[in-house]
Amino acid sequence: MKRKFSKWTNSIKKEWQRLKNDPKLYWMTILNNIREYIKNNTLFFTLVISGVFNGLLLRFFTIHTVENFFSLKPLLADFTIVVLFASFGYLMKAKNRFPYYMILSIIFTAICIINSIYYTYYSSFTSISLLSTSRFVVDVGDAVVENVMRIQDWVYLWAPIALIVVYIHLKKTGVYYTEENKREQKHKDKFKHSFITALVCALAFCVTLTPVQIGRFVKLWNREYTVMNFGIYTYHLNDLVQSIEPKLTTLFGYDNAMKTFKEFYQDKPDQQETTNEYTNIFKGKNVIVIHCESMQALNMTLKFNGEELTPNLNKLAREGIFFDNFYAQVSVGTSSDSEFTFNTSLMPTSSGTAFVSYFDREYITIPKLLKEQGYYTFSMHANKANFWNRDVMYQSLGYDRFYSKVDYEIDDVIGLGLSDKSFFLQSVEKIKEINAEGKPYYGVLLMLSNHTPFSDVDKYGDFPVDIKETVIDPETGLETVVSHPYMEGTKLGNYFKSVHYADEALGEFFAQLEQENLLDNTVIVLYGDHDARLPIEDYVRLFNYNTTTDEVLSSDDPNYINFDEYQYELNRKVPFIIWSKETQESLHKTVSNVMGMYDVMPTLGNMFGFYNKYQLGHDIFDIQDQNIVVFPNGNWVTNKVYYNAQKNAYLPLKEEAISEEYIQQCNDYASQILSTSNSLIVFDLIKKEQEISLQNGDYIEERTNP
Ligand code: GP9
Ligand code: MN
Repeated sequence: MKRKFSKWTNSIKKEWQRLKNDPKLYWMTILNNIREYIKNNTLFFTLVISGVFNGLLLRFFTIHTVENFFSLKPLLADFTIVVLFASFGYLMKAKNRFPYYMILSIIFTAICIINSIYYTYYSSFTSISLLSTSRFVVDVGDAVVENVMRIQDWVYLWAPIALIVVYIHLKKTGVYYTEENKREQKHKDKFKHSFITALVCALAFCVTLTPVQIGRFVKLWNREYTVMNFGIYTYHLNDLVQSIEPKLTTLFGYDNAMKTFKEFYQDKPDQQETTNEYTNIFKGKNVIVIHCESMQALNMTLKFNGEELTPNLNKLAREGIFFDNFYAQVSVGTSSDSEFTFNTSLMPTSSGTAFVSYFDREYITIPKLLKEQGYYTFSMHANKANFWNRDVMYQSLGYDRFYSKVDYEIDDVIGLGLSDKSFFLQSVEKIKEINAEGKPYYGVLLMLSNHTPFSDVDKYGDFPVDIKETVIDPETGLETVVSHPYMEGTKLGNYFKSVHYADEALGEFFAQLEQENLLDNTVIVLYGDHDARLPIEDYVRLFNYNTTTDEVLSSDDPNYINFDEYQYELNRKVPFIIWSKETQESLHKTVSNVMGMYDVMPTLGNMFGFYNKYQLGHDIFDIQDQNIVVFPNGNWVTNKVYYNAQKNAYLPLKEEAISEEYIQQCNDYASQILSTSNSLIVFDLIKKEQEISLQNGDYIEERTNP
């Protein structure tokens, strides 16, 4: 050991001497050695450089923050992972080495392509846990292809192509086998060198990590942040581990999860303790919930050529209780996440989706609680029953019956399936039968037509989204109508046409319910399930269109309306309306305190007389302006601030100074909500709690009745 050490120090001394003697020659020799090394390991370096460069390209195309562009950390992380995997190639025989590198290159490239496409659609990076949900990924596939696939999604293919080209070149020049075959011992050394390089880089990377970064890496709620700091390959390794975790989960982390769960719920009452003017106002009434696909609140504020975009929704809002500052809190489970949070007041899970990965957990849900009051509960949706695993999950949510595609005649198709107009028409017949049974009922109707890619334009009916202008000829006095294209032909414009169709369908549905006297003794609850995820540039055009030039105003124009990424996030608001004949007569109002999907269950619970101890949201009429809406990625919004966790930056929403303490408090709260929800779902803690209290109950009974 001692000898080895002195040998080592001697060689360092020698190197130092050589550097001192002739620095120029020294550095030239080093550069030459590197050049030689690269020349003798061309395939290895092609794989490493292309893999790292693709990681950089992906981040460049997806995350548009200055910090991301200049950060060296993800580069180092990507380099570490690629070198680590590539180093094992040196332990293989020459004939296996190229196929091994090729497989690696294909995997790295596929990761980049899939994430590039996925990011455009979901503004997040994909998760391996979603593989188990590939069934519906295929179903929505067409929509995704049409809406979001671009050339930039495929540029990553240059990596495997370059590897093949280099390989062919090496073989042609005879270098591959002569170089590779002769030097088995050298290859073992090369493995050692590259493996140690990867370890040293990993170490160097780890020492730069802050506690916040480590925390976010472990929790993985904030995928964008993880990729931005850890690179795409480390992110996916982490995601792989976390995706397998649910399967192994009951083995690890239970105690911690139980602690988080207990701490959060220990002070929560077992029964509803507060009352307000809405307590029990709808007790015993029927409920029809309308899950309004991709409906954004913005639509209700728009007019084209003097015509309201959503006249029926607007009427409903005027006559009902309209929550105009309401957010869906969805993650990758989109529609299913909305349904989940609506019915349980829990958050979507940090990996996978509740509907697909955690369908077998115990949940306290609206259907279950209403069933205790004698309600019949059902869901109606004219898509395949197994889409989002609904057929299975609906049993856990406690629905008595699921009317799916097989229960409908598919006589008119728009987008993903049966048109909303036909769906509603056929559903009314079914509701009539259910109503005739005489039991109160709770039914959810899920709309479908207004789903991305909004390309069935010729089926939406006539709703021009241009600007028509009447021009009078000064000489002849003749009037002509000039049309400026405005939103025509844009994705957002097509969305508006689709929205108008969906709104018309809603209008017809109401008229049919009225005609069948089904609105008596019934409360209508309507929510938009999430935003339509359309390009920000289209919104910039919507607010800054110049009819004279048919172009968007320049940002230094005094009339220019700013629509940046914050505005985009805030614009993801969806409508939430509670309507009944009573609200029409006396209770209608607009509630502008910020509210999220997880507040629906507590708010309706107070109105219908049910209560869930495990709800994470609040009755909005209790919490009022103190509410906070937490998003699955760690962002949150209050009446005062919108906070973006990826950028660790915020936008004040009022002219009021925001203290660091306030931000910290809200951050802690958001973190607690997400941890509690995830622990509860992953570890099935409601069930555990029920089992424990059952055991205790039995025990007490045994003691009192010996
Ligand atoms: C499919 C519908 C749409 O049945 O609910 O799901 P989404 O793609 O919006 O999650
Ligand atoms: Mn949806």
